[in-house]
Amino acid sequence: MKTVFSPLHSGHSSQLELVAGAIVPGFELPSRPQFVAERIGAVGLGPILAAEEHDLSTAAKVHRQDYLDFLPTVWDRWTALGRSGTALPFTWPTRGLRGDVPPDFIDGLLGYYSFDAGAGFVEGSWKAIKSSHDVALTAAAIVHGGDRSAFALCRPPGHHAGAAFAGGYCYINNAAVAAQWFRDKGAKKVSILDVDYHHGNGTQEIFYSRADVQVLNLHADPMQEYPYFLGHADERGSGEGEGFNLNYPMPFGTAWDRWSASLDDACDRLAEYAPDVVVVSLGVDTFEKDPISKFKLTTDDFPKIGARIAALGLPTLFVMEGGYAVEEIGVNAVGVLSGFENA
Ligand code: Q9C
Ligand code: ZN
Repeated sequence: MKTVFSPLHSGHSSQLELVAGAIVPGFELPSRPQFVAERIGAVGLGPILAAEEHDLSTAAKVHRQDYLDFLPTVWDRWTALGRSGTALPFTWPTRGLRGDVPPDFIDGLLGYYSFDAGAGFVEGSWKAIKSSHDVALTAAAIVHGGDRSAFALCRPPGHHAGAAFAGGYCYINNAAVAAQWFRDKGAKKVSILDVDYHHGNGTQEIFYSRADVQVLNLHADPMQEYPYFLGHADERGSGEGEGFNLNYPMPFGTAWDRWSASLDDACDRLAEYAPDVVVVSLGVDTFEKDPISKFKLTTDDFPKIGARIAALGLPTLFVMEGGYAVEEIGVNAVGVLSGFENA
């Protein structure tokens, strides 16, 4: 399996995060994909290729144009005020406030274009965000070109980013852009299978009223876990998209037996849908030692995920999402990919 990766991710670093009442260094570290890349080399998964630049025309079909126009401007607006550090929002247009009028001032705009304070900007953030998008589309083109699978080693991740908002370490929804790209290249139907610990709220929102992209999400129950306000089992799509969004919320402490039953059901539903291509939002924060998560998957479980997905017998693009047990991310993420390859 070929991997696509870009060194430009590394400029997106030193973001601060608010956790349990303390400002701490973020969990979404630049070392994350480095551990994955090292493991790819160690097990000989395949070559690691550079990303090719892609314009944002496909992204503009899943994100709002004003949001895409805003992202590259954040750091300049921030530093123009003499500021440094991490650009973060702290005011959001929730119920009772107006979500239809973007303010002029950067602090207001950051809130307008986000749903939490989990996606900060530093100097290298935009270049990293764009490179992550390019990684996803370069890997998608490898699958479109005839490879059975490819791995987009994206950083930053994407599945919390919606049509017009960032959040949860995510800015551009790489998996959604890739799915849209496959559609534009002739795929009639695409399935997105999201196995990250957190609900992929952005992906769900983007495709919620569409029947041409099926979205299946396995995640911690939003009654207990971030992102809290989406991901319930009764969210099944709307209008033409009704029945094409499927959520599998699971409680804290979920281990392989229960998790894999959800995966089996999701894969059965995916097979019934019979897409031309599968996009896997590959988070490995389901791992028992993940520092921000509460599922109990073990290192031995990850290859079984890959094998189950391989049994679908469909062209498959893997897109890196979360996973914060930094040293084990490589073994676990590459475990999924090797499990797919060896199935
Ligand atoms: N700082 C992904 O796995 N957690 N995003 C907030 C308080 C946010 C996870 C906890 C977790 C986002 C791609
Ligand atoms: Zn996650």
